[in-house]
Amino acid sequence: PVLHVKARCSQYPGSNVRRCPVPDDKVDWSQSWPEYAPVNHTSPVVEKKPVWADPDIGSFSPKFNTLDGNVDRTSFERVYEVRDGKPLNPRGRTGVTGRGLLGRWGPNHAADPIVTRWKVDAQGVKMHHSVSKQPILQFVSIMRKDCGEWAIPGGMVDPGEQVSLTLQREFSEEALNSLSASPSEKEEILKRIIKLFKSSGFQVYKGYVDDPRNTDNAWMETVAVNFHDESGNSVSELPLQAGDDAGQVQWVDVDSSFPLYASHSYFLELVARERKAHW
Ligand code: RP5
Ligand code: MG
Ligand code: MG
Repeated sequence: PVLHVKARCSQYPGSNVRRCPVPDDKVDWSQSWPEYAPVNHTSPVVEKKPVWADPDIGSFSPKFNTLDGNVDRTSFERVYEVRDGKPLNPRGRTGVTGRGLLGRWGPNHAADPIVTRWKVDAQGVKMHHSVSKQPILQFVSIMRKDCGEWAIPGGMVDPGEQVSLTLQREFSEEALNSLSASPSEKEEILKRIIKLFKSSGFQVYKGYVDDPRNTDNAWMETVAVNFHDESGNSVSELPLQAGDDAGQVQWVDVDSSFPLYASHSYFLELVARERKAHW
């Protein structure tokens, strides 16, 4: 279901690197392709060894397909192959080797909080779509600063961090701007967020993300969870404010025609189906 299309976009994000074009029938590693000439690219940001990034292979030997200290190097997909000391993208070729913008060799784990409510009119009555006749969901969407695309306010799981905490933290940072809040505001945000995320939420997806930053040796994986405000009086009352890597934030109608970052549109399709909403 989650295809491997954006991971083959011709221009690698944040660079002028062009991926070696990979035709559909050559994506799978099992297809022999001796002429394959991927471009090696690891962003200078990653090479500077920030805390969130691994060192280069050779100078250290990560334990792949297992928990490596606090870093989870297991894949939700399957046991991935390690060739010449480097992990291979389980969804196949991308036209780029190295890590690009991603810090970890192999899977880079993220979490995506999908916060939803029903769209209502001025009287508070649920609105239905004129064509599908189904009620319309809205979700909290952020505009990513890195590419200008609308997205779920997700982020990376810190080493040793529980996914449930990542979901809360990233939503607070990107959609509520908790990083710039005063200590008292921070406390208020935390109180509300704990209440909202207390309900365990509906796990929408767990696995590979078709992210434009993916390479042959580094890729995104996520756990996407839906927190739904059925009555419209919990999350809906939170004052949205973009923060951290989000440039804008707003409630957006869940609709198949709205383009979203990476595989986020697919995650919303699953939410719409589960909640019997318009898609
Ligand atoms: C996507 O990148 C995930 O689905 C998640 O939304 C996001 C995490 O990366 P950053 O937002 O931290 O860049 O693949
Ligand atoms: Mg973030
Ligand atoms: Mg983010």
